[in-house]
Amino acid sequence: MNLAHKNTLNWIMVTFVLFIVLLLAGMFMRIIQANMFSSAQSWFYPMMTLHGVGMAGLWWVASIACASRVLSRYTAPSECVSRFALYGTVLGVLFLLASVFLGQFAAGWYFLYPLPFKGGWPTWATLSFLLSITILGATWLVWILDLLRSIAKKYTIGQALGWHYILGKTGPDVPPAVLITAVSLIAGVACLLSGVVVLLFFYYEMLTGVANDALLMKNLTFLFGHLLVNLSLYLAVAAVYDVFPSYTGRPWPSNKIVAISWNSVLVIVLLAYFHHLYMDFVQPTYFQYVGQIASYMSSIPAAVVTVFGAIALVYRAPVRWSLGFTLMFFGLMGWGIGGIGAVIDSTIAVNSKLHNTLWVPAHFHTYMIEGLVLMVLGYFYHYCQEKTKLQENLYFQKIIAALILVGGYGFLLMFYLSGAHSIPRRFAVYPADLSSGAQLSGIALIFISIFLLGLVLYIYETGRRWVKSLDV
Ligand code: HEM
Ligand SMILES: [Cu+2]
Repeated sequence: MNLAHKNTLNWIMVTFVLFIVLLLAGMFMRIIQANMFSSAQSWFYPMMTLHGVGMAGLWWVASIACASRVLSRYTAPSECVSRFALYGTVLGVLFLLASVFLGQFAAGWYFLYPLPFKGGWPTWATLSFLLSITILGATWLVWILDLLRSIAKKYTIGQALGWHYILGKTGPDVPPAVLITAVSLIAGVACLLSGVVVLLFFYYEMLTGVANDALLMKNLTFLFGHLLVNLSLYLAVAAVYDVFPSYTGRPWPSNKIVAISWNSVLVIVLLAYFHHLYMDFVQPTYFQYVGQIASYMSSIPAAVVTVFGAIALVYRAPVRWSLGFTLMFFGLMGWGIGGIGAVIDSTIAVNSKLHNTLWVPAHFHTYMIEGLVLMVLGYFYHYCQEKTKLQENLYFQKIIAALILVGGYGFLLMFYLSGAHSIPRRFAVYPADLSSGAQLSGIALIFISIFLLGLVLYIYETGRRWVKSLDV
């Protein structure tokens, strides 16, 4: 077995294991919120932190793993670096587990300054958490720099970003997957560097006791967090662009529109993060407007170019709706649907009502669970199926996709309904006035179970191919 194949199989296995564990942490939170396990209440916030950081990190690495496998069709990323990234990720996760399970660290997934210093958990737990994020960030920086190196070896920066298409030239051919990956990884460097700077400020305060500027910390934190999540989606979209034509029999090449949209994404995604600071009255007002405009604009390349491009590609094409293709197709749609929820929330006038309600987890879980997760799971199935060519039972596979969609959207609907009823996010237990929050949590549990069943069947279906491809 060659190293590239081995690496991909490892990433797939890590993704399956961590997804189940983190999903159970999510389910645990809904159980507490439904008042079904009150004695475990004190674990709500540590679990929220583990679940949030874990999921954000997991789907980020999973999407890089997909993009790097796709990239290796055109360039030569180092498989040793991919292996290194796997070890670094596992080490970082161990530090995270220690801080959460042994130290009950519970500052939430973006550990907003100064909460990590004020939460009442031991200092070593904060340190272990910060070390975890440092190890993960440094490892991933090396990984994405290597992927960029592989692109730079074959293309000039102008070619990789498709500038020749914008100038009206047709060659050289740059596959959209390379273009989108290049855009995402360049922004990814900014993302990880802002993460590194935040961490340095945290360490500095730990060592010297000198307080940091809270507004600066929040800006840096959200530049990092906003980019991490958005870029994960873009990297998965790159993989989808690459495999769709093999199912629909129609090409999906780069052209002027694709190049213009993804180049504008590069600028827009860096500016849209301001939508995380609408409630910060000390933030310069000008930035708030930039945040709203950039948030609106960031939906154009996503919705108009990619989603409609995908629908046009599929429309009346003789598509075989296997598990891989079905999940990737619905993944793109879920990205668009979650995007609508996000654009609504990024409208300042609306945000002043929905801020910190469950509307926020509602929209980001939509493009994560029914967007990113589906695209990655679809790609992983596609990858294992390509290697093994096992017979596909399309009827069984449709049931799996249906369980995942019904369970997932049902779970999300409870978040949206709660948000629309002003149920706050991040409440372990809802006060009596907000008892509908607890009821909706209870209903969500039924849907989570349906999703989990679909996921287990998916893992069975893909896992069989995974095992068989060990001999390839
Ligand atoms: C079926 C699977 C999932 C379940 C049951 C679940 C459940 C939950 C729940 C109950 C919360 C707390 C909401 C609140 O009251 O504020 C939460 C928060 C969160 N979840 Fe999930 N989730 C799932 C999948 C995901 C995925 C795939 C991601 C991917 C990135 C994700 C990322 C997050 C993040 C970032 C938070 C916020 C944590 C914080 O506020 O610090 N979740 N999830
Ligand atoms: Cu954002």
